[in-house]
Amino acid sequence: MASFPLTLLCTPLMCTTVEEMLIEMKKAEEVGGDLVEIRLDCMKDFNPPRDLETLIMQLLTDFPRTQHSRRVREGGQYKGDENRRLDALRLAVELGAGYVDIELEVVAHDFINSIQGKKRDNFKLIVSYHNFHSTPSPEAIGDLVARIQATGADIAKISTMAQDITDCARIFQITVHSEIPIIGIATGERGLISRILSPKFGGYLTYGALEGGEPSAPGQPTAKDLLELYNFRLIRPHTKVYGNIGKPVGHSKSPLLFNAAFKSVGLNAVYLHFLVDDIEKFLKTYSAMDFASGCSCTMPHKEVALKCMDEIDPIAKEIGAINNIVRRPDGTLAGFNTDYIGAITAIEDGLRGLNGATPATVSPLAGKLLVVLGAGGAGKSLAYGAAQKGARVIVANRTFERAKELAEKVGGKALTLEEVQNFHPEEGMVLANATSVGMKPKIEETPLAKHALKHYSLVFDVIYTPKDTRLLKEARETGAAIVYGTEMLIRQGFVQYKNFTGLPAPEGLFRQLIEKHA
Ligand SMILES: *[C@@H]1O[C@H](CO)[C@@H](O)[C@H](O)[C@H]1NC(C)=O
Ligand SMILES: *[C@@H]1O[C@H](CO)[C@@H](O)[C@H](O)[C@H]1NC(C)=O
Ligand SMILES: *[C@H]1O[C@H](CO)[C@@H](O)[C@H](O)[C@H]1NC(C)=O
Repeated sequence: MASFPLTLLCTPLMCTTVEEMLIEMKKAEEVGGDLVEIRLDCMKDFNPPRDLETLIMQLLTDFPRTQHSRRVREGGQYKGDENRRLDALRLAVELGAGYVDIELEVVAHDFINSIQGKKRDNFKLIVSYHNFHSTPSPEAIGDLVARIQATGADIAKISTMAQDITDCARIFQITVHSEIPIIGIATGERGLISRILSPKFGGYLTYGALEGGEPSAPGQPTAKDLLELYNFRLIRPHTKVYGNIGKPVGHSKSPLLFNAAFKSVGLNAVYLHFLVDDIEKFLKTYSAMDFASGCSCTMPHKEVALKCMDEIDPIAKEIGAINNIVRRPDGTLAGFNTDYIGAITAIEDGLRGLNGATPATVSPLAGKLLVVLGAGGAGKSLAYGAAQKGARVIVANRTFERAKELAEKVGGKALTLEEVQNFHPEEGMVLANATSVGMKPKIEETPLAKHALKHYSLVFDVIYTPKDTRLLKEARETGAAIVYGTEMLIRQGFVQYKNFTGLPAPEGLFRQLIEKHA
């Protein structure tokens, strides 16, 4: 691999006036970017001699500089005469722009000949290829880069559309193997990792939008997120890549927690959102040891993921779902379910708080009667986890058959939701609610009437939006101890972190961040 300087962070500016451009340039600099890309095609009433001079003179004091104008059929917004466009770019070169980005199709040769002798010392010509529909084959991309190189370009830019997250692998491959500096980007939501991981593969630059500004291409992160959320400046060729596999997955707070945690202990790793359509294809494509070194796994892949594992934790296998994948040193994949550990330890600690100090070796759940509402994924995790700790488990579900099936598997008993309302064989039971009743937006509903709650000493709710559900409020009013769904979320994260890194999770930091960003 050729070694280039660290990957630059470039903010595209799509303003319509020079005044706005100048304001945004300042903002881009404040955020911490290295250079700006001035999209001349977006400017209204653009007067090249006057406007370029203002923009470039301003930039000379701050940044390296880029001029960028695109032809309309290539997706840019310029609709004018081609000669006038090239004249403007040529003028930008003469005035001292740091870079000009011109499309491969735009007879780059002619343009290059016309600027001979006019370039300043540090000027770099970017010749770019854009594909707004797909990512070509590795061979086709290789040919494109060779053609770009043949024009005499200083930097090649390949921007394609990711239809699947595995398309990014082709971008990584060409970025690593290119003989000239390269900007490799797969656009679209599924291409996000190609933008963030540019430094890992030696990309020349990546794009980060201004916050609140319009991204210049789909899937573009903000410069602020690149720097603060993904620790962009710390990403190196050997950085290990972790992430959360899901669809959708963009809402997940895991990158926030994990990246902050990695940084806090100086671990050379980054945690991303993996928007995955086909998990098997994903895991096969990114099978290099330092890529997808460990993954969290969320909806809708928790069950299918089982099929891709070389080894599965026995309880996870019984639950039929994994949410934590670890790549072992020999390259094999092991699957775990940390959801149930998160929930069970949260309930155990809640009970310890009630009972006072009990020996740490004995689970306070042992011998307890635990009622699980719901027989879906979360219900299963709770039922198996509690049974393993020696609890007597009752499963209740609207569809009685589902409850029965699960109850039998954990050696427990099944009830209908109606039966639970009047179920109190003893006092001091534990209630764990894992039904979907009362989830946003139906926050006023509750799975169990308030009068029934007085027989429980502890009530746990799986959901965390809202944090304080009607069930938990009413449980508190009847005097029960309560455990929030956020506890399970945080604690399952602790276990994932430990499994990924072999280190103890920075629990205080996780809690602080969840609190701050809830
Ligand atoms: C009952 O089980 C089904 C299937 O697991 C689940 O979709 C449903 O939400 C459950 N209903 C209740 C009320 O728990
Ligand atoms: C992952 O977590 C589970 C649950 O705590 C544990 O049993 C397993 O050993 C861990 N795996 C690794 C690789 O650390
Ligand atoms: C449990 O019941 C509460 C009602 O307060 C509801 O908000 C929640 O969505 C239910 N389900 C889960 C998984 O917690």
